[in-house]
Amino acid sequence: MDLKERLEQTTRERFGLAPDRCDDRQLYEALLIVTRRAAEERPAPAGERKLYYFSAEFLMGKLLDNNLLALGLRDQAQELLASWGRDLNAVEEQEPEPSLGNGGLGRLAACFLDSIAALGLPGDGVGLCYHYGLFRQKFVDNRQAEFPDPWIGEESWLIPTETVFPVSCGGFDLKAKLWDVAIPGAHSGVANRLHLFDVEEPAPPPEQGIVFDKTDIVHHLTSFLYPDDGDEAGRLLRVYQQYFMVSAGAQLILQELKERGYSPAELADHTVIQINDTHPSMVIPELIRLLTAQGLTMDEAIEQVSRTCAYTNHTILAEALEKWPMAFIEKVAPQLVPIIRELDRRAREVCPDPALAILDEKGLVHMAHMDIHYGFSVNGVAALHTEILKKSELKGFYGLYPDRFNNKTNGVTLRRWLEACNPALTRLIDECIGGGWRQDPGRLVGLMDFMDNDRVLSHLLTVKQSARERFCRTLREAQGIELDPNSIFDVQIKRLHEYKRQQMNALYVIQKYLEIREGRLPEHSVTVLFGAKAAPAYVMARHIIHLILCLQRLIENDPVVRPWLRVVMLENYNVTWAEQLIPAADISEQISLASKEASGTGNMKLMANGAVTLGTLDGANVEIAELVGPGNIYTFGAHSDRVLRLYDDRGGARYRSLDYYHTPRVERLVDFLLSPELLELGDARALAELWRDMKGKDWFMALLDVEEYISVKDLAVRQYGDRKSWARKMLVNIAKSGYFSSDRTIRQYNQDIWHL
Ligand code: 26Q
Repeated sequence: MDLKERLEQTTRERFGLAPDRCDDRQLYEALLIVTRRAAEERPAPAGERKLYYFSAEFLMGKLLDNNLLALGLRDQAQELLASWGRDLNAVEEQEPEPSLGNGGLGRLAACFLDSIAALGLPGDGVGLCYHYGLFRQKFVDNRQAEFPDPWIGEESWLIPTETVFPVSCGGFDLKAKLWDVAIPGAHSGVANRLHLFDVEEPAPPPEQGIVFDKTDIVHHLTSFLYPDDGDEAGRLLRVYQQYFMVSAGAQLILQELKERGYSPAELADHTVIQINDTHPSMVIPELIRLLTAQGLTMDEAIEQVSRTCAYTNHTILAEALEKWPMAFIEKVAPQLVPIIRELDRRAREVCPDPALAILDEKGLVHMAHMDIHYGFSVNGVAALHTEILKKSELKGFYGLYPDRFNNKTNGVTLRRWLEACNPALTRLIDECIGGGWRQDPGRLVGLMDFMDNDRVLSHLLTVKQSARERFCRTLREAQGIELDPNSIFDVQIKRLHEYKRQQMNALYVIQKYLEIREGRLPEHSVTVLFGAKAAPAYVMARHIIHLILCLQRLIENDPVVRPWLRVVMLENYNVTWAEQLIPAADISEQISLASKEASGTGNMKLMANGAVTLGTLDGANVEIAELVGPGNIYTFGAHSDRVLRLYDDRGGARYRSLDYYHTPRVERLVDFLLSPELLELGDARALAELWRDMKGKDWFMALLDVEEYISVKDLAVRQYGDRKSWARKMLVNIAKSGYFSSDRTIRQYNQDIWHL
């Protein structure tokens, strides 16, 4: 394809201009149109079996750069733009980022689509086309405020299709209109699709923040991801979303099955459905319903669906395991009720233990239980996580179906998270070991041969330094904040949740603040960077954001502390921010309470970019620690088995936060929340609520680990000063990150589960 010709033609047709006369906005649009077409024209991968990856979230990030790379057009585009005196990066800034996800689960789905296409496997995504995303975060008075985050302009990556499916919701009918996003695979010559369903007449954005009429299902079903579920209307809307997604998705599967020349009775031989957490679980009863409508007996339909569906668990937090009242399903999709009851009846025949039933005595439908009984595979997302599922959370199910359980340690696409976001590091790697790691990321271990190469080590430090400088420029433009690029960039970027313990990091900041005020200066200046959105209804998470923003303000105003310690919370943290910050990170904060973080994937991205992990032995941190060895990671904190015991009511060993609060060092840190200097900046009620919770409850045991956390972080800051030895740690981390390529993860899914 001649990129130049197509671009010239497009800008002439659309704007009546030659490309070199277009502004960045127009050039972006032309590139979008040309790239979208090139991706769309690619053939689908061939195969007898096809995967459908069902997910409520697909956190795709910007697509122009990624798609150019996958299509092998990136260098050409860059040169072409340069020949017109233009900069591809500036053009890419015009692209809005679709916020179709919240965090790890959604970004994992996006990495998986990238790898599936790159490996040339037939696998499409199925999800919803949210118009205003999760929400756009702004900071107002040191608090989070939420606004719609529209991303669909006149031109977007969405390809319209003719496909419309009816979805019948107790009492009224909806139409699900299908939009596709083409997913070109790098080096594979093929493209898959992300199928996003939308209502026929989507509502315009709400006028007041993200407040809208949650009972107006017809227009608002696809307005937001995870609409506020603080009231019944909000919870019902989520069930409507889920049913709409899976009903349309199931119809698409059966339509494609027919087009491929197979009968409904052959579904399982030619189809596999990966259920990404429980949000799409209703696909099980819905498919059974549709198959029986097409003439299969109940036995046959259940058999087909059970051999088709595989479930991935992403969380061990009990409160995140979805349970919906049957009354909701009765209202949203009454046609599913008899099927779910039948599935429950049969499950009780196999196993009479009520704890493993689908329908409990309170009338709640346990979505995960349905997935496990009526799927052929259950996987966790890191080795430790899968072990905890087997021996604790899903123990009964493991006893019942041991062969269904398997682990698939998460991965990330190094095309986006190394090649695209960090070209300077990519060049250095290529110079050292050649380009073969792109096809076989395991070859990054070849970098270990350069451990004593002073030139490479110092080049590595220069690359990091430049990345910090670049980030400082970006931040100055975006938020008007001026940072010191020579400071240590200590980075915690993830959804805001108490178990992830951003509040413990805030306690570190308080400790350093107090020390510096007392004249005890650290060995090196530290910049603590946060990126996080809090679920709008999650009060404690909002309070933690408030605390961090107050600390940020406090230090900004303090000329004594400022040169040594800074705190910055990025506004509206998203994939684009991550791509800018990760290359610049020195320390990767992975400090969840052991046993609570299923895997983490930011930990992998940061590692691949030469950040050194400071973390607990949780999720995939355990595997990172094994790979890099003790000298190249900073670990601390209670281990998961101890934590699980501390939650146990038996034996009198239960965690009591007050025991840890009443130690001289800890008490002072926690009480700082109520100090006059903080109260002057913040909301007394919010800070007091947070203070009371940390002191008297501390469900995720920040006070248990905080002292060791602070001293290990101090150690990291000290050792950062030995630049050569730090560069070696960076190099080892990059060298061992190949294991965490999502290409490896997808190969394992395919070998063990999908068999495409
Ligand atoms: C629960 C109940 C009702 C409605 C929504 C939800 C809900 C919403 C989002 C439950 C879970 C999520 C998101 C979970 C998530 O992002 N999990 C992360 O998945 C990553 C990919 O496997 C892991 O790396 C992270 O450890 C895990 O937290």
